Formats: sequence, C-alpha cells, structure tokens
Amino acid sequence: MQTPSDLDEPVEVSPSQLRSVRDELQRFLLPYRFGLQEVSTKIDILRDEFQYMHDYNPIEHVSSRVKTPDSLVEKLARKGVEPDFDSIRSRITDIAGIRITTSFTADAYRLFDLLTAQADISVRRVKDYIAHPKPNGYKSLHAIIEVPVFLSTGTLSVPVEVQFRTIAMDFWASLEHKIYYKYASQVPPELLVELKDAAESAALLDARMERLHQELHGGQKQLEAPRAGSDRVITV
Ligand code: 0O2
Repeated sequence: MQTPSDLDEPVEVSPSQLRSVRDELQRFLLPYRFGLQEVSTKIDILRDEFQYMHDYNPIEHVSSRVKTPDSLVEKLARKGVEPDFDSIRSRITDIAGIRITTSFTADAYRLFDLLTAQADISVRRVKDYIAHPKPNGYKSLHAIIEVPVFLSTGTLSVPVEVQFRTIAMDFWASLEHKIYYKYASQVPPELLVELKDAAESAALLDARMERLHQELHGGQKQLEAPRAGSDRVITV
C-alpha cells in the first residue's frame, strides 16, 4: 500500500489522468465546502441577530477555508495517514475550517456555546487552548463540530473545525505562524522566548480591554461570560 513518503516518488502521469485526479479531489472536497457554507450562515445569523437585538456585535472577523492540497499532504505525512480518501475522511477533521475572531474572551466562549447548542450541530471534540494555552503561548478555542449537509443523494454529516479567538490571540497566532514559516520550524530559542512573552502580554491586554469594556457598559452590552463548571467537553 502507498504511504505518504511515496508521494515524493516521481511518477509519470498523462494529462487525462491528471484531470481525473483533479476532478476526484474536487468531488471529495465538495461536501466540506457545503459544510463551511452551513456554518458560515449560522454565524452570520448570530451576528445579525446580536446587532439587531442588542446593538452589539461580538464578532470582529470571520474567515474560512478548505484545506489546500499542499497543506493536506503535509498533514497526512505528519500524522502518518494513508493517502486514500477513506483514511483522509476519517482521520483529518480540519479539512473545512472557520475562524471567528471576537472582541473579548467571554464572547469567544459565548459564541461557542450558542453555536454548539443548535439542534443540528454535534460536537465531536473540543480543545480549549484559551484555558490551557500551548507551551509556545498559543491560545484559541478549537471545536470540531459536525453539521448535516443535505444532498440529492442523501444527508452527509460533515466535520468542520471552528476556531474561536480574540483579536489579540489572532494577532499573536498570525505572527507566530509567519515566523515558523520563515525559519522552516527552526526558530531561534531567543525568538521563542520573546514569542512566549508576547503571548503573555496579549493575554494581559485581553484581560484589561475586557475589564474596561465592562466598566464602560456595566456588563450590559457584552455577551454573558461562560457558565462556571460548564459541561463543555475539554480536551487538550
Ligand atoms: P492550517 O494552515 O491552519 O490549516 P488534529 O487536527 O487535532 O488531529 P492538530 O492539527 O495538531 O491535530 O490540531 P490542533 O492543535 O487543533 O491545531 C489545528 C490548527 O490550529 C492548526 O492548523 C493551526 O491553524 C492552529 N494552531 C495550532 N497550534 C498552533 C500554534 O502553535 N501556532 C499557530 N499559529 N497556530 C496553531 P494547521 O493544520 O497547522 O494549519
């Protein structure tokens, strides 16, 4: 059986074979695009409703993407997943990804609660890197949710990774990502220390802005903080 390292072997492919691989890949990715559309609509509705009902918008920015073939191949190799569609479907859960950038940390948790409480959404896994940041300082709340997609051939349950983070967490993560890319993962140790320190500064800024916001609005315009001891499933 073919392994991810075999992907490096040169092979001769005719144009028609190439076209057929491209078509197969596009067909494979189609449900993930639909899943993203479903979740994006849910988020748009929550945002519009909040703006209308509470004159408050907890969402700063939303971006979504279907994983690129390059990123998919890299992940298959990293995780030792066989490069066939069945294995990819069952092992790679972030082919469809959506990122919600919120103003405040409480908004990230509250949006998570509102989205995952919806009847047609099931939660497959949660990684709370806000409560438990990664050793490098990375913070974000990740949820793999499943959303039904209704096709002419039947209903598919499509996994979508949703990342919730504040503007400060997002700023840090995008810079860290660029640094990793520039140094091809071999980041000098002093830069790693600086990054960790910057993550702590970002967390302090988040806490300070949230406190100021609450003082300004008396807590009225902010989404409710997450319930203490909430039954959210946390895995890190
Ligand atoms: P891209 O380009 O965003 O698609 P799993 O999928 O759970 O089996 P994984 O990939 O380790 O394994 O999951 P995890 O920890 O939930 O991380 C998935 C995504 O979170 C990553 O996607 C990044 O987008 C983001 N992420 C996680 N850790 C870090 C980090 O330390 N720094 C930054 N900047 N982002 C992080 P991909 O697949 O790496 O890439």
